[in-house]
Amino acid sequence: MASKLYGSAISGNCLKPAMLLERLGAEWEWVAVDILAGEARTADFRLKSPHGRVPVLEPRPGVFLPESNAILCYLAEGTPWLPDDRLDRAQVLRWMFFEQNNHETSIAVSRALCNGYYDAALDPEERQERLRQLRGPGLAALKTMESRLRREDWFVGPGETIADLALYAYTHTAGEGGFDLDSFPGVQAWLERVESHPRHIRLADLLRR
Ligand SMILES: N[C@@H](CCC(=O)N[C@@H](CS)C(=O)NCC(=O)O)C(=O)O
Repeated sequence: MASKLYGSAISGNCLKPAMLLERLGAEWEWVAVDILAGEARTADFRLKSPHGRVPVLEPRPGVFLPESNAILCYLAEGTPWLPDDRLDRAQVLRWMFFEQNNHETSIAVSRALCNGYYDAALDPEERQERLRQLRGPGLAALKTMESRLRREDWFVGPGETIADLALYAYTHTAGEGGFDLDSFPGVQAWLERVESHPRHIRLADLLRR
């Protein structure tokens, strides 16, 4: 039976598992959740995702797994997308923790603020102030990525792993949050490498599913 992926087509976190499911050639069903209308926060949806967020994977009827990077680990198990070697595996996780702690919290939040996703009620000055505060951490995260990608094609080992998918999700929309990638040529070349996968899927493709 095909897995179900509950998610939103404006969310990079939801793009992560969709990218991997496509790359694995898996059968899966997309269930659109209107997060701007609060559909992830209802009591009913919290039975699937107690924290009231997407994505959520339903790999078997009635079994639910939230958290994008946990979903990536689950789907990638036993495939080259998550190496067997203990140290390589830990390196994959290290970049995925970096993504959640240092990257998503600045790059994705800046995009959400610029696009008015969650804080339409914020007055413009408050919004600008929050964007100013996020600028330094966002640039620091991009510099950290650049230092790796100037030397290597991928974050771990010789090929693409779920660490790349996790970091791609919001890096490719960094411009929407005011981060210009022109001064990060290593990051730009890596984005193109990720996008050159023959089964690459984009946020816009999720709208059409
Ligand atoms: N750490 C979580 C973050 C999930 C998250 O923040 N999801 C957002 C969309 S990107 C959401 O569901 N927002 C709906 C809401 O806040 O009501 C993950 O990686 O899955």
